[in-house]
Amino acid sequence: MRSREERMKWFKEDRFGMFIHWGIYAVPAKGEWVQNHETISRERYRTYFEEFDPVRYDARAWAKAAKQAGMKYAVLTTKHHDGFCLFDSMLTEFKSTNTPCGRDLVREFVDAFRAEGLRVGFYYSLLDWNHEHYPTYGDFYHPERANEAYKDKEQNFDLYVDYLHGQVRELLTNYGTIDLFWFDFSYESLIGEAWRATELAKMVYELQPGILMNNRLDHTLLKNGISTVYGGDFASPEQAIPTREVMSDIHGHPIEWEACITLNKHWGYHATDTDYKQAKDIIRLLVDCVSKDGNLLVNVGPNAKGEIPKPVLDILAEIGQWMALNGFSIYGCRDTALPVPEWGRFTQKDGKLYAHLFERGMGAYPLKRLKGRIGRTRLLWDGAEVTSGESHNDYHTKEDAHILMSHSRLPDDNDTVIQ
Ligand code: FUL
Repeated sequence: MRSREERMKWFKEDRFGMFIHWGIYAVPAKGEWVQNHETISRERYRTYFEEFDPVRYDARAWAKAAKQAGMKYAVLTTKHHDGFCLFDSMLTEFKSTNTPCGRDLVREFVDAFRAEGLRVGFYYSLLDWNHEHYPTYGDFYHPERANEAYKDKEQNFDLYVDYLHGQVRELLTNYGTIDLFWFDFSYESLIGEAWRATELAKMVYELQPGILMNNRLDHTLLKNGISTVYGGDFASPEQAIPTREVMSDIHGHPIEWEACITLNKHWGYHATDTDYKQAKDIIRLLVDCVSKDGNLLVNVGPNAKGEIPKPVLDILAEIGQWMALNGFSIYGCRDTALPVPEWGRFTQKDGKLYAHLFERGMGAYPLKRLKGRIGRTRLLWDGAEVTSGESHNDYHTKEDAHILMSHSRLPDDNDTVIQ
C-alpha cells in the first residue's frame, strides 16, 4: 500500500466526480430503495431482473458526458442494497450477465471511462436484501419488512460476510486498476467488525495498493462524516456540504472528504421526480466544497434502457461550459483559511487566489484581511482587467482590500471568477 499522501494526490487534484446509481430498480423507476419502501417481495422484485435489458446502455456516452461536464472520475454502483450485481460475479446468479442483456455492465463502465481518461471507482453495498444469510433479510429499521421467502430460514451471517468479502475480491481482481472503493453503509447495530472490517480493508489495500477507500464501514463515521478507526481515506457526507469547522475540529487536524449529492430527490432513476437542481446550484456547491478542501460527487440515475435522462445531460453540459472556462479555480485548488466572504467563496492554488463572485450588484467586493496582498486582478474567463484597490470605503477596515465590479461587468450568473 502506498502512502496516504501519495494515494490522495489525484483526488485532491480532480475535485469533481460523477456518482452513478444504476440497477434493476430503474424498471419500477421509483428510486433505489423501492423494494424496501414498497415491501416488494423477492419473487415480485425478480420480475424486474427477468426483464432487465438496457439496450441503449453506451458507457462511452456516459463517460463523454462526465468528461464534458469537467468531471474527472466516476463511481458506479456495482451492487446496491437490493443485492443485484452489475458484474459477472461467480458467487451469485443475481447478476446482469443472467438478465436478458447478458452483459457485464461494470466491465463496460471501466473500459469506457478509462478510455476517456477518467478515474474509476466502485460503490458496493454492505447490505443485501437478496442474500439468504443477510440478517432479517430486509431492513434493520423495519424488520416487519423482512423478506417473506426467507422468513423462517436459519441465517448464518458469517456466510454472508464471506460472500461480501469474496465479491470485493472479485471486483478488485478482475477489472484492472480501480482508483476508489465506496462502501455503503453501516447500521448502528452492525458496524466495523461485523463486516470483519479490518480484514476487509487490509484486503482492499493489498489487492489495489493505490486505491482510496471511503469511511462507511462504521456507522459512527457516517453520522458525523469523520474518518477514524475503519475510516478509510476520506469521509463521505451525504446530501449536505459540511462546514469547515466540522471537517477540521474533531480530531484537531484536517480531514479529507467528498460530499455526494443528488440532482433531483433520488439516487436511482425516478420517472416522475423532475425536481432538478440547476447547473448554477451545482457549480456553487462544487466551489463551496473546494473552498473547504473537499470534493463533490454528483449523482446521475440512468433509466432501464441505459440512458442518462435528457434533463440531466443538459445540466451536465451547462456545468461543463462553466468548467471549461473556470476549471483553473477548481482543479487542485484548496482552502484559503480566509473568512468566508458574504458575496461568495475563495479558492487558491500555487499562491494564486480565486475570488468566486456569486452576488451581483455589490459594486465593491470586500477582500477581508488581504490588504497589501492583492496584485493584478483579472477575470478568469477572458483575462480582462478588473479594478481592485485598498482605498478607504464603507466596506472594509485597515486590513482589507476590495474588488470593484459593476453589475454589468459580472459576466457569469453562475459564478464570476476573479483571479
Ligand atoms: C445511502 C444509500 O442508502 C442510498 O441509497 C445511496 O446509495 C446513498 C449514496 O447512500 O446510504
